[in-house]
Amino acid sequence: MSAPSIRNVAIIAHVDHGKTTLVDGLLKQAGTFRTGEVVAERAMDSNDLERERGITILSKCTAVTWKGTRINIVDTPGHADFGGEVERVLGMVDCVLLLVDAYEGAMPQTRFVTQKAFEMGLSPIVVVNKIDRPGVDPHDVMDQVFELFMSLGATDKQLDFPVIYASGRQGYAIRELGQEPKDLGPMLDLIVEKVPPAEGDINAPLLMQVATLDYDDYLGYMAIGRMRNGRAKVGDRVLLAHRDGKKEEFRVQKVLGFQGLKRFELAEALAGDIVAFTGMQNLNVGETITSIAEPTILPLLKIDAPTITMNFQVNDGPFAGKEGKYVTSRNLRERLDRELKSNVALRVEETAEAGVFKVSGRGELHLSVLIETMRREGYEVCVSQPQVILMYDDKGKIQEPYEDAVIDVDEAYVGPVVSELNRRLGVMREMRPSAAGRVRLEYRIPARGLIGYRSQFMTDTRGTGVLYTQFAEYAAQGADIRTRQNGVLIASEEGMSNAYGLFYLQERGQMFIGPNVHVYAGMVVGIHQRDNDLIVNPTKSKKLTNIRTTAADEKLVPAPPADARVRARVHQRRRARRGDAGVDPPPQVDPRSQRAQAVLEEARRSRGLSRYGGGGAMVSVGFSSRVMASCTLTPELPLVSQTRLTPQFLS
Ligand SMILES: Nc1nc2c(ncn2[C@@H]2O[C@H](COP(=O)(O)OP(=O)(O)OP(=O)(O)O)[C@@H](O)[C@H]2O)c(=O)[nH]1
Ligand SMILES: [Mg+2]
Repeated sequence: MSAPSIRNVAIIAHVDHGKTTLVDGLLKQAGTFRTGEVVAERAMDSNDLERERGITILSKCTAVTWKGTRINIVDTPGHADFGGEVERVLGMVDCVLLLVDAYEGAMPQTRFVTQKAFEMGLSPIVVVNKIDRPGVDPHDVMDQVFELFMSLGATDKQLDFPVIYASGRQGYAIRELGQEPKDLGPMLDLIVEKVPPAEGDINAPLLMQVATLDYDDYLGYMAIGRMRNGRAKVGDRVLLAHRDGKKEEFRVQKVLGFQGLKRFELAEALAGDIVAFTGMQNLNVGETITSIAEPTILPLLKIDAPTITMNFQVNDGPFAGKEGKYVTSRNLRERLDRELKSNVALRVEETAEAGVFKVSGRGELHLSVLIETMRREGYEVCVSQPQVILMYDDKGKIQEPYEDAVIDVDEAYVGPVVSELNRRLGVMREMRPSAAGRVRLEYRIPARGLIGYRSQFMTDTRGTGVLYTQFAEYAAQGADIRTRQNGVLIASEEGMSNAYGLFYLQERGQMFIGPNVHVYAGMVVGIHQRDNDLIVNPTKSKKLTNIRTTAADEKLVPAPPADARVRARVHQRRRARRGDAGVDPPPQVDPRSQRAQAVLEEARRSRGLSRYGGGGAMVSVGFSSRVMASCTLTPELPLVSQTRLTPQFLS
């Protein structure tokens, strides 16, 4: 027996192709909201970072009822770094809506998510989205999708995919081009018609795999997944098979279903539905909830391996412990353990050194979102520069990860972009005109060549370029990349920086700090224009004498620190990425102090603290809102430069 009135579907696409906006539209169409209820745009992007960045980070469930059929919808992130989030939810659904932006066409992540859907044996419904945009060519997009499906070895059934044309934002969908747009009803009808009814035997023993989890201070853990078989109601005793082999019996405290943005209590969970259970002591994604009498344990999810790694450790810089709530390495370990429960693509390993953890993820953004989240929660951590993860082939040769980069820029900026990518060992695969005076470039490039490139790309294209990158393969290691050689400016003594001191330093290079920042001796306060490091004093103030100062001297205004500029660029980039539309949320910057310090390897060694063997310097962004800047925007800064620092500067 199955539950014929349920459909389970996930929405997958390349980043920004309009998944979350379409979910808004479907919720409205199905009348999920009360009349007059104010609903935020992209309502499913509910966590702070998602709203600020305008991207989806976590997969989430919702549901609507359409003409008597319950449709469970899973929204997924489109950014390549969060690919693990797509992989972990595909097992819950019987079909995917593959969205393709009618303007951009099939993009690298379109390929990735389609491939994952095919691996699960799913047949997609293709949604050509954003057809309201001027200058779109839906026919061309259809050709691209067909080609993509062919190249991924689609079955006949998969090639015979249903298509619908839509504008999620304007809230309509049409089955044939040229039809009069009305609303999103046709899309919901198509889902009911084409998505196979959720199967599952209500009379078989209980079986569910945890696809996502949530934690609530009041309810505790919440295991969310699709009921494969059986039924369970509040009060039932069930078995939870943990991934380490341990088994936990628990009493179901609550059964929750989804509806719009809310969860509601269900009397009973039935095979086929997507539900949440509470009542267990411990929980990790991928574990099985099953019957005690007749247990079946499902294999854990298989997820692509990480490609980039960073070391995390407690902040041991001179100002350690001043701003964070959680500052010990035990705090750090517990936090990372908690993250591993749900962040399926993340890996954490202990290193030979106590309190230093090697944290690996799918890309810089994957890790920097974790760092930023931890910072907001009150953790004070130091992170090393991101490094790619190397592997060995069967002959023992070193292999490194390569990425595919797809770039869209105005013709005028092709020159600088191409020459920079060459320097970073990129190999051009394609270059063709795209819409209105823009050029589309495609590159294969070692992942290490991309580290820190985004900020430069934004500068080189005056914030108008679009850059997507995606893991492609492991292949033979390429040559060394020449890094830009600049030294750093290092503060000579502790004190408060002031406008006078900074004003006279700005000709030496680019400062990281503004006036009234508490600096310590040895803190890196800027980038030197030359290749050597320079010891400077940003705290130097004008000598007070009884000779009157000239009025001009009192009005010295140093240039804004690099930090503010970097932020402006991030803001610009976000706007650029949005392209056509969308009101950009203002960047929310934590008002707490901002400082970047580099503790250099040589000095560490001389203090008997050799930490990152051979890796050069550690970028410590001890609790600063420059985390993003330091991790992803400036890792190429010369923090790895050789230094002539003496240990007393690092007291
Ligand atoms: N013109 C037009 N713009 C749209 C449409 N749907 C979404 N957008 C815009 O596209 C941008 C991205 O929309 P999202 O819904 O966040 O895209 P997404 O696929 O959920 O993005 P990720 O979750 O980060 O992968 C926003 O600026 C939307 O306003 C549409 O139908 N037409
Ligand atoms: Mg989204």
